[in-house]
Amino acid sequence: MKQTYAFFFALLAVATQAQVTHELQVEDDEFNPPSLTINAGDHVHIFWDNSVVNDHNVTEVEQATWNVNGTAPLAGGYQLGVGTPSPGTDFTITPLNSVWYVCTFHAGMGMKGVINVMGGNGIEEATAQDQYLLAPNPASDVVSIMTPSSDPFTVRFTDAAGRTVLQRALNTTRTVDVSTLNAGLYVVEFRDARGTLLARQRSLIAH
Ligand SMILES: [Cu+2]
Repeated sequence: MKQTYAFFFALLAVATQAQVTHELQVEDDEFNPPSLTINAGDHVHIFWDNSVVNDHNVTEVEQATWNVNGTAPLAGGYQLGVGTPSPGTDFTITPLNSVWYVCTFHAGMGMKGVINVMGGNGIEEATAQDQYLLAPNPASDVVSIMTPSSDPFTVRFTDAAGRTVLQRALNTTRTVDVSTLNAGLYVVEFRDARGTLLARQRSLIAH
């Protein structure tokens, strides 16, 4: 009996120590952070920012759907906050496998994100949201991408209407000419050679 209790408390200790709650904020019209890496068993607290005006939801989709900004829900997947923009709405989930999700209202403009689960079924790569940074920001002529990675990647600028206005495959170069872009705020996505999203940043262009 004593051994049973000891075993139980040992398990509890491990579980308690291991579980972390990550914050995922729903904003107008993006998820922050768009890429989150957690361990299997960690919790993700999804909450609507107080400034949210538009309707948003968190809808799990297949990765292939996600890649093309589709909205078809994954059968049995998460469907959170559909049509309920009220501030203070929140959910806590404990995903055991990676979750590719979109806001079905704004997927077309790139309102989507991914929760990468390490130690779940299948091996997930750690993402590098913080390892692709833009400078200067705001920029007028040339944007430099600061990354410790030497791997080739593509960079894509999307305007507020969801149009891709600039896309470049970068090998050794780490700069992009943005002098022809209109002034404004752009979503900048970085993808590896396989098309996997590495990071998403915002770039303000001012001339
Ligand atoms: Cu939305």
